[in-house]
Amino acid sequence: MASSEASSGRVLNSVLAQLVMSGEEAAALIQPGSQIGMSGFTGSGYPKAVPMALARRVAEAHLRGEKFKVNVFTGASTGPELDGMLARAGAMQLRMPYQSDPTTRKLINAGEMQYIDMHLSHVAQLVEYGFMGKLDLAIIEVTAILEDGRVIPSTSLGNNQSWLDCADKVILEVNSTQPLELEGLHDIYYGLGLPPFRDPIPLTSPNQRIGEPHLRIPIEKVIAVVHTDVPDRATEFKAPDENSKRIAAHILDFFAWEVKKGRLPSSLLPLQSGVGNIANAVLYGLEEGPFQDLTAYTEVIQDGLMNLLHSGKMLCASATSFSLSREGVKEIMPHIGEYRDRIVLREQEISNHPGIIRRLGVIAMNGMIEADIYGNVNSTHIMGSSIMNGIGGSGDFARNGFVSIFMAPSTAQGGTISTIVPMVSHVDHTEHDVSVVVTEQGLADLRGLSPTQRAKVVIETCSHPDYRPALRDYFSRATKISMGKHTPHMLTESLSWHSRYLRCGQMLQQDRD
Ligand code: 0RQ
Repeated sequence: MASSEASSGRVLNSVLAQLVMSGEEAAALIQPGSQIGMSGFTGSGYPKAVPMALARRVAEAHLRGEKFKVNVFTGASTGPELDGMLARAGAMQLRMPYQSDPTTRKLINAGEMQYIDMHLSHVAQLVEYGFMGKLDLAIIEVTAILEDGRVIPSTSLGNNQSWLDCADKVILEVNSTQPLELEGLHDIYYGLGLPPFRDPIPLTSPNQRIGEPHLRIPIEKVIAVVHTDVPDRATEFKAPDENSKRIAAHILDFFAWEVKKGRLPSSLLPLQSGVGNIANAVLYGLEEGPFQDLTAYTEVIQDGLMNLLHSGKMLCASATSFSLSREGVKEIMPHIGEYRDRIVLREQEISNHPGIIRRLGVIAMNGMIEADIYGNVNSTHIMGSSIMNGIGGSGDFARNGFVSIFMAPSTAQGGTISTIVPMVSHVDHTEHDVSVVVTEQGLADLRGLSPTQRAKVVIETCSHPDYRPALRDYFSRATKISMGKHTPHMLTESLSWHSRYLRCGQMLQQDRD
């Protein structure tokens, strides 16, 4: 069945039905240099037909020697039809705020595309406050348009309502592969005004609803409605490997210890879990573990979380997006309506809101590239200068969570690199935001420890035995040589710069005296 036939029953509003056109026709309405807010978060709910058509249009323009680039803002990562195709066409001047696409990554690291990597809770307000200039267009995937013009959102909410509110024009993509059962799962909060008129957000438990299930579409802004039947990118998960299982086991032991000590209830506190195989392994570990009546206040609902909901171990989950495997989509999506009372999808401004995360006491669990012996964490950059994905929501949750856990295998790239290092090559999460570092070797609880105490625990507990002697050696020499003994380091070059600066300062002072 053609996509237009499949989804024609999904555009019930008579005004918007008049605006139905092909992806090519809609892409022809986009001006070079436009700033576009698109839907999409962790490969879910992103537009497909219009970005693909836009990529083709840009490629043709480039062949004719014409300049054609646009700035693309989303919720988080999208899929090959958006990031992949636009990147390959050389269509993006600027990308914000998160990506995980290989071609996009390559262009960013080659210096051929600008990329703003930022906390996901900050994105909507950056645009709403006017800091990014004008938003020309919003391209939003939706599940269906109701008679009165209200819209059933798709598999992610991200920044959709903010893009709809801020953009001059709107293109809606109606995706017939998204189940109509999604209606009622979303909760869009319309009470967040602009400073200084912001009121407290009345959210005190993960599955509370404080808004409306539909997006409000400014009908007068809509310039096109496009049908698509291209499904979301499915997220492929490998079966948890030995390292992931060990990391998960350390975290479960830690939870059990915290419950025993009376610092966590037996139902724990709302969980946030980053994306990836280790995060999924932890969720699978919780399935086997003793904890009951779990809740989640997180960004992404992946297979492991759905299993917990299905088995009843987890009561409810709040997020901004689904990110399911192909099997997950096949098994769960047709019946997603059954979870309407237990799953809430919110905009990322709310799912990642620092105040709510602090209020609920969320347990934050995120992957990392490397941690240093003092507990600073690098989540984004390989060797300090090449971006991997982005900080995503890890900072929103890490700084504000009840405890903040960072996890990775102790070595990367086939054991050739230690992920525990003397000093991280790029800092995303400072030592002040990191409570726990865990590798397959063990779990370092850094709460209440000074830097030198932290260094000993991180080296002895988390580092791989192959790298432990070198780390011990660094710490011991730094402790002797370092000018300051609070956070000992051997900053040869930086220190000489600082020494010169210090000498200059002393000379200037003497001159003045
Ligand atoms: O490289 O792909 O060539 O094999 O980095 O590493 O081990 O597969 O780890 O998939 O769990 O991702 C931090 C990137 C971890 C992720 C990061 C190489 C490694 C491999 C990937 P290959 P793994 P994961 C919620 C929260 C930031 C965003 C976030 C991430 C590749 O967790 O993007 O937390 N986090 N969001 O070999 C050199 C090192 C390395 C290294 C790993 N030290 N040196 N290479 N690699 N460590 C979600 C959202 O916000 C949307």
